[in-house]
Amino acid sequence: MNRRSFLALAAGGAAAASAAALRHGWAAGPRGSINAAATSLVRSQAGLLEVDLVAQETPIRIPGTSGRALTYNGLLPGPMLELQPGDAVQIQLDNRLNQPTNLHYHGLHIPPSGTADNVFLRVAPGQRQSYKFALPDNHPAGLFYYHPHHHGTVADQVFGGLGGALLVRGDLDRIPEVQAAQEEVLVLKDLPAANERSGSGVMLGREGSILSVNGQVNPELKVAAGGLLRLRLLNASNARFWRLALEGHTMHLIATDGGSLEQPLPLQELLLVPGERADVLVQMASEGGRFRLKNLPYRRLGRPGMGGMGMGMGMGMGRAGSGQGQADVIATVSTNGAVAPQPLPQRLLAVEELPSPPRTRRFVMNHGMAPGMGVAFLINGQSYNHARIDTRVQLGDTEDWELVNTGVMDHPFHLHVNPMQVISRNGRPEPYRAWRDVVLVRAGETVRVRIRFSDFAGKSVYHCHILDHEELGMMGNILIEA
Ligand SMILES: [Cu+2]
Repeated sequence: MNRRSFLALAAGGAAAASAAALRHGWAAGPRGSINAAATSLVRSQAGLLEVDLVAQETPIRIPGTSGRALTYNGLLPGPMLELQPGDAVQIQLDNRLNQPTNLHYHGLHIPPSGTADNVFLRVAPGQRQSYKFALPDNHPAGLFYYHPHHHGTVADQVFGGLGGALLVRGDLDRIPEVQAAQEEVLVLKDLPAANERSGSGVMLGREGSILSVNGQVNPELKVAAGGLLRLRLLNASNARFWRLALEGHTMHLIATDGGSLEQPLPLQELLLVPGERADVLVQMASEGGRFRLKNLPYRRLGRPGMGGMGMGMGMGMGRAGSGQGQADVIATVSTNGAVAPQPLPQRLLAVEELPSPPRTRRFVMNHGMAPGMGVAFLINGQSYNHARIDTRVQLGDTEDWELVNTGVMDHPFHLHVNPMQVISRNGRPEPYRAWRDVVLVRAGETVRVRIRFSDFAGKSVYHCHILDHEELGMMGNILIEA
């Protein structure tokens, strides 16, 4: 059994067989089984990860969709990149889209400037951009995410299909019980159905009704009965929240966006907001069987018990995200053979406790009217202005940020370059320490996070990761001053 199998659906036709793809030996796999699939994995070799990413519209073979999507190298999701701390990274982005694009290395702790995680780069149609950076020697292990981040086109491009997983190996992978598990990376991506108008629903955030897992609809994943399954989940959606449950099984959360927890946390269901990742272990029932991985309904607009929606803004929101209807089956886990029951790890890795800082800032998220824009999504009453510095922080400082959602929609708050720890939600202390780069702030909620601005000075951004909201103004510039 291929422990590190990973599938990306290869698009048909010659477009998929780009020179870059051939050089790295990617191939289309048989569809239907995650495990049997060909890999589209690109690993660093001798300390260097080198890959070409061609962004373009290509055919895809996902049933129910229009049959076309925006892809990297003809693949949806894009190739999975695997790195070791200390590696040099050289990525050549070739923009064959009809609009500007760029790359964001979501969750990586690397400089926000130059040709690293610089979201202010603009790669025009027909242009190429080379990204070069080094992953720090002490970079935590985890599942990260690359996707476009050109303000003005990011939501369309992510909704259209662009994005891929980026794995950093390290300590977490070497914990014996974790190492013994069968590892599967699942990239969760919704796509518009063939008859779906992809332009509607921007105010709430566009969702597609075709739910794909590694570019497949309801794929099957085979694992030994009694065995330990490590699911590494990435929400690569523009706006959809994925609320996951595996029939008959408890999930044990071992890592969040920024890496390991201190000990496994049992969960009956897992909520994954856009841009968020989670790493869970599942002890497969020793009697074996077939088990549905379900996506349960979630309501992003308003909360039960919070009264009416009270939008009253003529925003035409007839739906409330994936809140209606039944659970969807997004994959099937079936057993194949059996092994002696594998244990869960008791301890994972230490998670540093940050000292309580003297400084607290407040970020209020809501929608409202913005001059010249009409309805906009705002942070502290302002919509995004690329030329304005909204927040200045000192390199090396630790700060608390109070994220306040005074609106009626949930907003997942994302900060680039430096991870955050949730301290409390509505004043209730967070029960465990974890590093995150996306923090859900529900309608009406106040979440306190703690951040240390380490290692890298420069200008970067924070924003709502419902990317339609980011485009409509819910973003700010941060300058980290040395
Ligand atoms: Cu939002």
